[in-house]
Amino acid sequence: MPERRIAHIDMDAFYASVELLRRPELRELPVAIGGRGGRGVVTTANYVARRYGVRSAMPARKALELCPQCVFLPVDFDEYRKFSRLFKAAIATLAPLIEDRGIDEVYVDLTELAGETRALGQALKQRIVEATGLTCSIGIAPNKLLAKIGSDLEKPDGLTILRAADIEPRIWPLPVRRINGIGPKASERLNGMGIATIGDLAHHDAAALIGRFGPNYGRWLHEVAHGRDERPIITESEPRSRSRETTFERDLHPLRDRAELREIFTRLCEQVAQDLQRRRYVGRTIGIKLRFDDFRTVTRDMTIAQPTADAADIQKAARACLKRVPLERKLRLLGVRVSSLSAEDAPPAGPSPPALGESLDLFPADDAALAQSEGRPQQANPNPRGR
Ligand code: TTP
Ligand code: MG
Ligand code: MG
Repeated sequence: MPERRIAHIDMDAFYASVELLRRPELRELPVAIGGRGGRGVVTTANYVARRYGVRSAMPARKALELCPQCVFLPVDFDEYRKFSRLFKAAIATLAPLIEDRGIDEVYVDLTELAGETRALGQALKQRIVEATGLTCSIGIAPNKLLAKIGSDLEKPDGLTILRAADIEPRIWPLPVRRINGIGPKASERLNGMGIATIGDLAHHDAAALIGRFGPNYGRWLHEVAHGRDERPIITESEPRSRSRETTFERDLHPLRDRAELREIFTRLCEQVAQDLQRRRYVGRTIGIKLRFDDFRTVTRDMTIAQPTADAADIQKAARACLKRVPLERKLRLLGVRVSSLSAEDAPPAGPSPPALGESLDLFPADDAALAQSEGRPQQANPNPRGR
């Protein structure tokens, strides 16, 4: 198999850059988006404001302390979504194999395209700036893991090409936290073991990592430290919904098997929530599906005020839907669906363990059970890597 060429493209100071297109007079000033009037949090700041230490997710009050002359602008999600569509469309004119990773980033598979890697990267940047007036940073590498690290190495307006030979000099000196999937907790535990950099991690005994973090995460840590990542680009178009459903091994009685049903129900809600969070989608319509032992299928849904990807929110709405169905027979199948999706505007809630399920199968038992069940959802593909 030829070595892949995967690009990770991430827009520079995205919300701030979009705002500055219509306020060019503010370009040289420190600008933060959100947190107006000293309340709330900053969503992002332009690079001028970052020199003062202003950062995403920082309370506005703190940002003002660091940079009293900072200009605060209100958020305008509709505008950011518009530019999000524009830059992705510009990429698609050159490279059709795109994996959407949320409002300001994508992975693109360049393997089959003609042309030298750096020239392709430059052409992509060119198309994006022509279509939007915005700059981005691109990492191009043999896999998603390295491409993602790479896009961050020379921000803003960066173009970083990483090959296997670059892992040791360029990746190993970086803190472990730079790996997408090593969150603050894992990072802290690793630091406690004397592992600060990715190189430290690579040199650590794999068996010891497995002993400490379990087989899935431990082995994954060892692999990523060596820059190994086989995940393919997932080029599905914007999904209209995500769902999980499961057919029971035996039909379950709504009262007698209540405890078991409740547990399954909770897990389905959690799985849908994880699926949404991983893809940075939120949804407003929550629905359930029931199939009775006579194969009659019933669905109910409801639309909530605030789009969500939170398991508890989903479960609350799904339970309200469930209350609308008379449960007079045994059940064969239960499903939970979230639709009316939009790209999440907030950042992911940190690469916590669920996000790792993307690289390694954290829930093999569940996936196996799902794969066997007849109700393998078409839209929600819980196992896109075909394990
Ligand atoms: P990022 O790509 O993480 O940040 P950025 O584009 O602002 O800056 P960079 O040049 O470092 O890529 O996030 C994209 C947008 O998501 C960002 O412009 C605003 C929003 N966002 C939040 O609302 N809250 C957050 O905590 C983060 C990190 C981002
Ligand atoms: Mg960005
Ligand atoms: Mg981003």
